[in-house]
Amino acid sequence: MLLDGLDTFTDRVALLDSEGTMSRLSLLEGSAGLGEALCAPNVDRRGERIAILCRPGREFTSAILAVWWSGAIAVPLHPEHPVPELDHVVGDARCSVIVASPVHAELARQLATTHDLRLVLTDPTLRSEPPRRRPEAEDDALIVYTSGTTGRPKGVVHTHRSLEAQMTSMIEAWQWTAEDRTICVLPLHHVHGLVNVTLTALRCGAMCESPGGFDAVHVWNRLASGDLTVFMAVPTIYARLITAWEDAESDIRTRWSEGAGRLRLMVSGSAALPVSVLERWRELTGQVLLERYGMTEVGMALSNTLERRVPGHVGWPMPGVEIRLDEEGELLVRGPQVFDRYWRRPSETSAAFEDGWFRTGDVAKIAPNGHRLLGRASIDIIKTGGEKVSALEIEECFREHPAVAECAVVGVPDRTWGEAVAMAILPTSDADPAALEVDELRDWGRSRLSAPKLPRRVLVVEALPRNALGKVVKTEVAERFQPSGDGG
Ligand code: MCA
Ligand code: AMP
Repeated sequence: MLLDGLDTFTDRVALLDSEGTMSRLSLLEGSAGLGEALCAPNVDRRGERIAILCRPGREFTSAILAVWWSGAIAVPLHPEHPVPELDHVVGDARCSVIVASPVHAELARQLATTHDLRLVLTDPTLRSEPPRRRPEAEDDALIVYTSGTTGRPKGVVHTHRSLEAQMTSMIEAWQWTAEDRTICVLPLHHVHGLVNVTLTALRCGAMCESPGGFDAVHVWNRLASGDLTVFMAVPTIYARLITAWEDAESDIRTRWSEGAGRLRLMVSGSAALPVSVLERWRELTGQVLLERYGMTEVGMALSNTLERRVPGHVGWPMPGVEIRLDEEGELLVRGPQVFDRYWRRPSETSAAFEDGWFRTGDVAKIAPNGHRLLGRASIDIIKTGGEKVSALEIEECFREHPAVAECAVVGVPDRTWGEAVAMAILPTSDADPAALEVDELRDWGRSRLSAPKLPRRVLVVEALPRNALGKVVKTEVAERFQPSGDGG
């Protein structure tokens, strides 16, 4: 398991961030030191939930390992999320401790006060021998929050065993080795950036760079540097890299294209990869993106293989994964990678399984060249920029807006974002038209909802289409939004 293998390759570089490189040995001792601080003075933290509000790189990675050394369950937070969303996660998970980077101390203090948490700051001077007692494979390791069709986001609980199964499956399928070097430009409160990139690199002794977020020019320069072997991202990131390439001078384009062509593997996932993006990326870099399909609850389920990559298809089951699918219909998944339960939601957990198979809610089809995904069963789940958001949660928020009498949120196709959040609004009789401008609404929503949930397109209507039962007909709402090339 990850913790047991950390004392291998100790002299190798584990990560690179704005402070420079850090060896596996320093990470091992630093995280063990922080783990001790989490338990001081002699508190048994096993099974407690510890929120993580840390900068990507050494601070985040040390923090999650420290939580695991202490036997607790990690609850990663996104430092840029508005306070109401952080409050929901910390409160729902019933965290007892928050570990934070010094730069996020103020926000962490605010959360600690509201939720009565102990606050521990990361500290580069902490060092310790790793403890002999390790968590058991069946112990809960991680809670990641995900949007659904009911209520607020819910916590997906992974055990050390399910995380281990996910990592070893990816190592086998995509032939990760200690020689690999990757860069994480994705957020760390999702499985993609956290497990697929950061933890899997650590698990096999590879190196992971953390620039702290996505910047297209920086990523191109790193891809072109010759320092990297593996790159993983969501389709929106590839689309934005293509735009940056098109905006660049010709000598820079040549350097970027040649450098990027030398990586051994580039993977796309978290949302459908448009064939046009795959083709353009191949023209620019010579790389054929390997598309795979996954989900917070199950890790990686289907993937094209290193040898066989079929545009518009998501391949075959990953090592260890079993799927159930009749020709065309809802995809069901089973295997050791699958999550244990939704945190404190037993009825939603049992509803999500059928005879031990997890119901993904995705509609798939068996095709001669691997599987194809046809979309989601629920129209109320939107994927924008690789982020899953609930239309219902956005509607609930905007119903509080003084100019909104009623609203209906749908996802509409968008070249850059995959889907853009679009909202039809029936205004109140005295609504100020200026308050209904998209930028105004986004600004109003910013303190309540995270960035992906803010509407990109708005349409003021005189009535919402409803069926005989009075229910809003979302397909008709979506049709009212004219196609647009780009949501910005
Ligand atoms: C940012 N904005 C967005 C999104 N992100 N709008 C719609 N959808 C989004 N996802 C807004 C910003 O608030 C800003 O608005 C404007 O877009 C441009 O912001 P910018 O700074 O350029 O964007 P960014 O912050 O760089 O973010 C773009 C991103 C990011 C890098 C594509 O959204 C991202 O990291 N997405 C990946 C999420 C992810 O990891 N998903 C995996 C979950 P304004 O100008 O008004 O301020 S799925 C998963 O884990 C499963 C297991 C799987 O299969 O992988
Ligand atoms: P999340 O719940 O945020 O982990 O997102 C998982 C969802 O993203 C899946 O249920 C799919 O709907 C979608 N998804 C992930 N990978 C792909 C892919 N390659 N193609 C289409 N949809 C995908």
